Amino acid sequence: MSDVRIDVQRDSAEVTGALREDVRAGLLAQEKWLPSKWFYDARGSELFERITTLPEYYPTRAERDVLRVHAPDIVAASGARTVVELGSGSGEKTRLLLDAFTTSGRLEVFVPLDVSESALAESAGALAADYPGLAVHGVVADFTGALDSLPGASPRLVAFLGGTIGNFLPAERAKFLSSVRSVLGAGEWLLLGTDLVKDPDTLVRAYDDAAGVTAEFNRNVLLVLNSRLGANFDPEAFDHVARWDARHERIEMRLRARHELRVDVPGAELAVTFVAGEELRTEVSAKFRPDGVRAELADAGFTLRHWWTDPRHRFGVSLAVA
Ligand code: AVJ
Repeated sequence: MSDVRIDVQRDSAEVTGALREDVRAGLLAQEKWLPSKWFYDARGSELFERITTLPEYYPTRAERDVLRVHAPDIVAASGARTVVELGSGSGEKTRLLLDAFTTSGRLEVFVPLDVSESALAESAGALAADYPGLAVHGVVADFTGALDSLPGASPRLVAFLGGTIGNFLPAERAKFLSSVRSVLGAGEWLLLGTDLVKDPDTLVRAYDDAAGVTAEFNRNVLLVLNSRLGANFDPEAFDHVARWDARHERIEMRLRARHELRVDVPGAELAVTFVAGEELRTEVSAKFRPDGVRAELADAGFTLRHWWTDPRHRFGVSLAVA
């Protein structure tokens, strides 16, 4: 018998309520924007999985290279009995960690925490089946707000991989890291993946692939608004834009209206207009420098114990202690 359970901290009505508030704030703003977490319904999660296999999208492979080499170091340094993975997605890199923890560690519980109930249900069941003896306690939750308490025996290791921390703005990042620190006790661990600053060409191509998968992923947020809020966006009326913002050292994804248009969003009691060429910002993906990561961790009360990168220094993984 595999030991798996899933807690839903937020039901579908609450998710729609949160989306409604985000849509009102973002689409009524002078410069329109939406939080990137709304990409990830079932289709968005699938599209993201396809992105991770694209030749241009290096972060997943670069991070995997780091984890493949250093997973045993992570196990040895942390001695974790619980691994909590924020935004766990499909879980291939999760398996690299779990393989190392189950061969040499004393891991008892794996806690995948994700906004996407479909992605979570699928991966939790598969992981529980493949790691007998490991309890899998999935949590459907939005970790972009404050984290509540986390389950599991100490010491726990919170893994936040893939570079998703780059989706927060700097002030949100500081709040988020402090909130992770506050749910951990002294001696517990944070494993953090950060994509690194590199030449703009490589960065832009990673977010504007030749096959157009990222463009589909970007437009998917409009379909989420259509299905959850009864909006009538025509995704084909928007061009995909990926741009390097050198001042903030971040990639921005935007959707640019091809012509003037009007959209009704009844579920948010909203009608919005776009002028031709107007852009809706759908994602920021900040890129980091090693010193910046260390400083942000320290500001949140973490001490960096290990810093690893792939051989080409494209992606960094930090192991920090609370
Ligand atoms: C999953 C948030 C790490 O920012 O690179 C991929 C999402 N967006 N292509 C990223 C994403 C466009 C991705 N993260």
